[in-house]
Amino acid sequence: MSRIITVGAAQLGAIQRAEDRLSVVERMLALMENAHRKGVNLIVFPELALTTFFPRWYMEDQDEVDTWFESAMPSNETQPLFEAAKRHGMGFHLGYAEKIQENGETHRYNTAIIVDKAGNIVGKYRKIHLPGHDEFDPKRTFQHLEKRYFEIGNLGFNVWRSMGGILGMCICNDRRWPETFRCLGLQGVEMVVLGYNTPTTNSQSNESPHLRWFHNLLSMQAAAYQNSTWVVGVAKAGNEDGNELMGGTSIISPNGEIVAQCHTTGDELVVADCDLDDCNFGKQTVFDFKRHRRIEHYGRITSQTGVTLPE
Ligand code: CDT
Repeated sequence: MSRIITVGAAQLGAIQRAEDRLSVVERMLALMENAHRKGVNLIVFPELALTTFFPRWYMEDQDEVDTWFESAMPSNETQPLFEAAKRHGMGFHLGYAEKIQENGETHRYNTAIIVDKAGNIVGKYRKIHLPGHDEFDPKRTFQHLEKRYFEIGNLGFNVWRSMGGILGMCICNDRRWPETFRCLGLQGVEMVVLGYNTPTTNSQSNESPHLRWFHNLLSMQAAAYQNSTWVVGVAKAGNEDGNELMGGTSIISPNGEIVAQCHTTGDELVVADCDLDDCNFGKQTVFDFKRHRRIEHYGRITSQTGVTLPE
């Protein structure tokens, strides 16, 4: 038996601050065309895929901040992606900045969706592990103001039955946290799709680009193995107005091995046939959670945030 999703990991190269959504969507449509020719069923785009990575810019004017957000999905600019999904019979994953009215209040989230082959939004996730800071930090070589512009996601870690499997989502910094993937693993996830915008350098240290690349892959490969799930991690890469973002877009098997990887920092598509039944062995043996998890010893994980040192 096999249950194959042909996945296209659609890395986007740099998006400059002045580049508008129409031009980005054109680039994404070209990647979808290419993916269709390669038989892709599900194409995965990065975090905040429609614009430059705006949290690097300090802004005080909320009207200016709001220019980076979508208040409808689909919007006029993104409608062609939904039409291409229907035309090609191809699902897609998209990250964007979401502005929404709920109970008479405005909320802003770093959001991702899964859209099915019929062009319907079947899943939504709002980023929970927001990195960075909320005020201008003069000590940093560049800013990372996600905590200023977004609220912590309020939808939790969920999975959805779609494309013949059990799909989950997280966003960028979430991938560094094993709790993210274990919450998805406990719901039987078979493929986690995620996008990232990760600077090549650390704004607070001289950490090497090599080490940052390693941490990116280490997190995703370990998560794939430890939860016996496919992981598709897709970068927005390249030089955005003088700020370097790493590439390294990868499709990772439930054994934790990379089966396809981008090698540029531009718009690039890599494709892999991902058999969801490859998840079964790990889930039934070493990571059979029901048999082997010892929750009576895991209390600290949900009752404590900071470290408690011994006396
Ligand atoms: N977008 C995002 O979450 N970026 C962060 C940068 C933090 S640097 C450790 C990331 O985890 O890649």
